[in-house]
Amino acid sequence: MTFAVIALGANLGDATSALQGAVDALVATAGVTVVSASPVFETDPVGGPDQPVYVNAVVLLETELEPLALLRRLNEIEEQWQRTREVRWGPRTLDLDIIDIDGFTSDTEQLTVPHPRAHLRGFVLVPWLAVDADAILGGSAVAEVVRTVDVTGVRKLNPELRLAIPS
Ligand code: A4P
Ligand code: MG
Repeated sequence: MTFAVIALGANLGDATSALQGAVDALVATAGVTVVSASPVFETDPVGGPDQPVYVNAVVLLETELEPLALLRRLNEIEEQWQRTREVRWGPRTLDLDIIDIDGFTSDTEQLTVPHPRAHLRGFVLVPWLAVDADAILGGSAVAEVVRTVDVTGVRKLNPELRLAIPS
């Protein structure tokens, strides 16, 4: 079993349902156990064209899947939500990124882990800290890394919405 950190994001269609649907699909995946899910955050878009606000969350998994098999499964779930890729950092119905896999590094175009921009992204770091206050990214405490990032565009929903982990 390895421990993996997955970032979820969406800003087209029923974005919150897409995040919950992704958690449900991960729970239904053989070899994957969803350990915890963060609250949902509303976040101002970073980069890319003018686009709607996002919802973002982070889930923690234990998995028997090899990293590339996990990536394939995430891409399959994205496709179930009609994910298209037209513009870099453009709007999306569902984005599932591998942020970190315990003890594993990869530096290929197909899979870069730890995620090369996670340390710059409040929309990843803030939800991650909300589920794991002791999180470590590339040898640094996420609680420290987040202090170097502008998080003013990252807001918890009111009332708070936490993704459910169906049993
Ligand atoms: N790929 C390589 N490494 C990974 C990884 N660790 N996890 C490859 C997932 N995929 C990885 O993916 C393109 C290719 O990256 C895949 O074929 C896969 O093999 P994609 O989903 O089309 O790309 P992406 O997620 O748009 O790209 P990127 O560069 O990871 O995006 P970022 O940097 O995460 O930015 N603003 C807000 N507020 N919230 C957001 O969620 N997201 C982005 C995307 C921009 N602005 C945002 C948000
Ligand atoms: Mg992605």
